[in-house]
Amino acid sequence: VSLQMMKHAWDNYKRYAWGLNELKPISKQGHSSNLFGNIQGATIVDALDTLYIMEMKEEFKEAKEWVEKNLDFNVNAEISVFEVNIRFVGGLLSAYYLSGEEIFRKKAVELGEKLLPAFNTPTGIPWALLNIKSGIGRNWPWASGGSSILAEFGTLHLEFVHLSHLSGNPVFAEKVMNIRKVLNRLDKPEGLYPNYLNPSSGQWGQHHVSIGGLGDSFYEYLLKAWLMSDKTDEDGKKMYYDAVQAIETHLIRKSSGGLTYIAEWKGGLLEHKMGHLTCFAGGMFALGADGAPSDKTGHHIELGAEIARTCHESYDRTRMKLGPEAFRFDGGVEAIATRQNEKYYILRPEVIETYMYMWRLTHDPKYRQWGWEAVEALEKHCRVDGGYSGIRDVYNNHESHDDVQQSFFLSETLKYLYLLFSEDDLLPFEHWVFNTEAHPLPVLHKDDENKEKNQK
Ligand code: DMJ
Repeated sequence: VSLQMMKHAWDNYKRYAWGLNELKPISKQGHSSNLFGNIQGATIVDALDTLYIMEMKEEFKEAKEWVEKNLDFNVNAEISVFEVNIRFVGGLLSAYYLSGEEIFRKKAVELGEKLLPAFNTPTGIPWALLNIKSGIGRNWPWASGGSSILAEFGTLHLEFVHLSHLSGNPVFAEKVMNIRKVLNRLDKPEGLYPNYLNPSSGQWGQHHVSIGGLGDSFYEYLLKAWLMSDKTDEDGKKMYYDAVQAIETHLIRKSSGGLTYIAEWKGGLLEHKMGHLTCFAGGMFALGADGAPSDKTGHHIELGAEIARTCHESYDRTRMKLGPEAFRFDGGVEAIATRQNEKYYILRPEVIETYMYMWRLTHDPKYRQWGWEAVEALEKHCRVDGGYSGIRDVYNNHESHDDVQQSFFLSETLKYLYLLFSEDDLLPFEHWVFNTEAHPLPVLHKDDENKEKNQK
């Protein structure tokens, strides 16, 4: 089914928005988000590996040809360093590792080089935004006193390690190792990492902590850096398990109805709200269970299972059986969005991602059932003639479509669904780590390095 869904999403993108960043499935035209500046083709690059994995050979070939002829980084564009890294660099790297086609390696390294000026700050903590022509960077004007964002500068590590690996140029890995160093030098309030860090002073901004937006994938990348290094990156490992400990103590709570959730921390006060984005953490806890210190393996799996259940409830308690952007545990409600501007669903993957990890790691059939419920809901409410669209209010009787087919729907949501219903030996976890946009990157095995050294 996810293959049919991919075909529908891809064919319509091709028909109405080919070469542009995303598709507007209702108005049947291109959609451009300023996150990518005027770099084009986000959907193509984001979808490459999904096409490959699903064996959509014709489509993969067309996509590759587009990359060869049209993917151009010599543009005057201000881009989000994080978004371009996870979608474009990540997408190109995966396409290279899966297909072995040199063009993808070349483009990934070329783009990585364009991103390097973002690190030209007094601390080496990169800017959020970068003009890739002039090399001038800046931060989001709304971010606490000129700060960079934890989830943005903390989500470059996997891709940059691979860029060094593939180019032979150590500069990429040095840049992200320096981010680690800066973080390790800083005092952390209650052992937690605030979402904001000033790249000039090297000091934290506001003490807001989140495992959802602004924080999320930083934690994910600590764990995955360790896994991707064939468990040699001890620093990443320690930072991850220490952080999870602090998160458990200060952010994880249980509702009176028995649902475990991860709250947001604002200078010591809890906001009892959990974002859809935060739901990825179920999969992360389960993935990290194996390495958990002092007999905590079972506990981390259990934590993953509880977050999966809570996030499933957030879907189940809506009319459309698709989860809202954020749901609350206060004012007498549990796992329900209470504010109108938190009731939307934009084809996000995190809940399905967690089902996929939980399925692989426990083989409890309920995760496939829950994934199937999501497929039915997507088909019923998000599928339109011209592709798939997000929904403005998942509690409503009638769909009001937002008219955007997000590129992560093709790279993540559909890929994770496909993996949820595939055998475990398709992209096995021993050999592959998924970046935060679901682009698989190979584990850099110790043995391979030794072999390479011996050959030299
Ligand atoms: C994606 O770009 C990535 O999953 C990112 O980590 C968070 N936001 C979207 C999906 O929701």
